[in-house]
Amino acid sequence: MDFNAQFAKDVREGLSSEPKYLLSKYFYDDVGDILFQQIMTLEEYYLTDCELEIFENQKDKILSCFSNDKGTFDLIEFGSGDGYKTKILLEYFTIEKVKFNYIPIDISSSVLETLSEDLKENIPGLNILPICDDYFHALEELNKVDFNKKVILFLGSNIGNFKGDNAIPFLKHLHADMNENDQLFIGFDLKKDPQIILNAYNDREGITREFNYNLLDRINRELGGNFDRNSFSHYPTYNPVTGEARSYLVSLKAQTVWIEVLSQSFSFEKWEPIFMEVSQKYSLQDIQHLAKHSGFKIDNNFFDSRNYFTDSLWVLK
Ligand code: AVI
Repeated sequence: MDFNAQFAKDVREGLSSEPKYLLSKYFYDDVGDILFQQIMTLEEYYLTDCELEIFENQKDKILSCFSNDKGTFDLIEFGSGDGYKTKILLEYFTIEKVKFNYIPIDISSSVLETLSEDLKENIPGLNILPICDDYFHALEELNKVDFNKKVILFLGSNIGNFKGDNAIPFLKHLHADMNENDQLFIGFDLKKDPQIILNAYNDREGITREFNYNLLDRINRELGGNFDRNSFSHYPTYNPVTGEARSYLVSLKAQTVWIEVLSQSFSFEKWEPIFMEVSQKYSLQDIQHLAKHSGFKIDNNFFDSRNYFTDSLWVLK
């Protein structure tokens, strides 16, 4: 079996811990990518619409912040996916004849190929230079050969998927790879009516449940596991005090799961949870705290009309 050794190691670690967990970065295989695209179109999953609205309504102001010195800049996107939202900015910047390069960075080459083909066809004249690599390695390599001002996009509240205080080391690392005039444009889902947040992770069609189950299926497919997804129920929570939306898969019975690649079995007690994902929600003070403790200052916050979401423009302190 052709398997990813890091995936196997992380699964072993997560299922041997107390409490058990799996890493949500492994949600995104080919099936997971499609499920996430579906999530982004769900009525309950307001995040995508909020960011679309910010881009649609404030693209001129966003542009004037990005191209403040009028030189060529690099628009570098971490985890571009299908570029659905970014396209609004790319189209507008191209129409306005702005001098910029679009550099999407993603670990998945198929995602980048689809995106590049789509953009070449739909936005003629766009300079697109995709890089298939992990974010920091790509940024470090880019820094050796490219001296344009960088604007880094980290959209969709992807930062919220870092557990606990892990967001700060990530942002500090990013800070270390940025130069004086560079900017970070980073999306945060804001604290709001807890029910609205909970519904976003508990959609009526069950796509989010499927998204979680897919990780069990992936372990079966890639690591020779024998998870029976029907023996687990999907349990999303939201804690308005901490701002954490968390999802769990809870074992409906005492059971043992065998994972061939690990030559190991893992026992579950009845009602034992596997912690699957955190999606952190933020107050403006929380965002201020993150910026401050990672060496940034906030230059501008762009909000949607309901104040559900903000795209925050950060510069080095
Ligand atoms: C990618 N990330 C920001 C999404 C989120 O909202 O945490 C992933 C997701 N999980 C369930 N629905 C969407």
